[in-house]
Order: sequence, then structure tokens, then C-alpha cells
Amino acid sequence: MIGIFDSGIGGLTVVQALKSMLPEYDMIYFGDTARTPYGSKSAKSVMEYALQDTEFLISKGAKLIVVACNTASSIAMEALTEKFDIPVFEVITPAAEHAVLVSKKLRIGVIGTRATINSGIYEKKILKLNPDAKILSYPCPLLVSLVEEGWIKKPETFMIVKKYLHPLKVRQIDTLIMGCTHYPILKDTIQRKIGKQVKLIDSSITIAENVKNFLKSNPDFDLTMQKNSKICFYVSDITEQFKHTAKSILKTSICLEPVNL
Ligand code: DGN
Repeated sequence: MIGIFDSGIGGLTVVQALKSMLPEYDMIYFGDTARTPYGSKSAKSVMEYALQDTEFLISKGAKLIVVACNTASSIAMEALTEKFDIPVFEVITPAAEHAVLVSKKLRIGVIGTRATINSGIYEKKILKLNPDAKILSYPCPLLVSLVEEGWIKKPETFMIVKKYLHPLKVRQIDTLIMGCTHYPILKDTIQRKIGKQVKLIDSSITIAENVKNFLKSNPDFDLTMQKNSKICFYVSDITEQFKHTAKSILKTSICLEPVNL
């Protein structure tokens, strides 16, 4: 079983990408809705939450963990790989690698939560891959709440996205990393506001490709394929809003199980 976690709803974009690339595997998702957003919490709290989230997924049978949250990936990876003896995948490296691969001018923009942007992790990864890259990163703290609220097509959301992207647009980036798993839900708006000449990197797709490649090159890895695979969803606080937004992301109704960590 593949275990996936995020602070809330954003990781469902990763579930969606994994489901379409690896439909034959069972999955278990945990959204820490009671403690969302992680993006404005201290590094110590995010690390603690990520360890608890992973422990929960493993206790339910997960054999491989996907940290479907840029914030947790940027802060907690070392602690997770140190503590757990199973493969743990993070969203940042695959997105950084893909950006460097497709960017022609190496002018790469990164947007994410405050915690992700303040960690400087994308800069570090990108510059390690290509020291000539010019990276412009900006936090977009309101976007997570807008997505969680389901304000996907509201004029206020269009305005806020435009304002956030303005500094990147004037600096003529040619590639933009959506460094938060909530942002692919606003992909159309982001693409429209940044301009269609800019390539968008969706960290939910690049992480799913990474997991797929791992399973392909490790055929003996202990993960059973299923004819009728299933996905179980757990959250630390059940809300109608979560159900509603989840349905619009996954295009199907889901059954949520509450869990108290
Ligand atoms: N989806 C999370 C991320 O990718 O960083 C952010 C959610 C949050 O807690 N702000």
C-alpha cells in the first residue's frame, strides 16, 4: 500500500496523479485537517506532525510513503528517513529536476507557502543541479486557504493570483514551479496570469512519475498489485468543505474516516 499525507486537501492532487499513473496499487491518504495549514507553523511542529502522520500510515500497512506536501518535504525529510526504514519520497527534488530540464533561459520562478520559500530548499536543489540558474521565489500564503475554501473560480482569487505572480512576470521567468500541492488546483488561473509562454511545473505530477520510476526499476519491491485497487482516506477533522473540495479534485465522492493522532 502507498501511504500519502498532506496537511489537508492539497495532497489529493498527488493522489490523483498517482491514481492515473499507478492504478494497480492500493493507497491510503491522511489529510491532517485539524492542524492545517502546516505552511505557517514552526519547523519543530511541522517535523513533529510529519513523523506522526508517517507513523499512522505505516501502522495502517503503508510500505512506501509519499510526502505530498512541499512544506513537510522541505522541513522533515531528514527526520523521516532517519526514523523510518521504508522508502520516503518528497515532492521537491523531482520538481526541481524537471524545471532545470525544461527551462531554456534558466530563469525559474518558485511559488509556495511561507515555510517552503523561507527554507530556501528549491534554490539549494536547483543551484546544485545548475549553478547558472536564476531563481526567483515568492511565498503565496493566501492560496492554500482559497483552495481549501473551494474559491477556485472566484474573481477575488484571480486578482490575488495576479498580484502574487506580478513580480515573477516582470522578471521574465520562463518556468514556474508550483511548489505547493494545493496550487495545481489553481493551475488554469496561474497559467493565465503568468502567461502561456511560461512552463508550469506541477509537483504532484513529477512526484508521481518519480514513484512510478522507482517501482519500475525495483520490481521486487514489496508492494502488491491489485486487480481492484482501493484508496482509503483518513482526516484528523471531517468537514463538509473538505468533502466538497475533495470531490471536485478527484471527480468522485469519497468516504472519509476520522482519526485522532
Ligand atoms: N500542500 C502543502 C504544501 O505543498 O506545502 C501546503 C499546505 C499548508 O499547510 N499550507
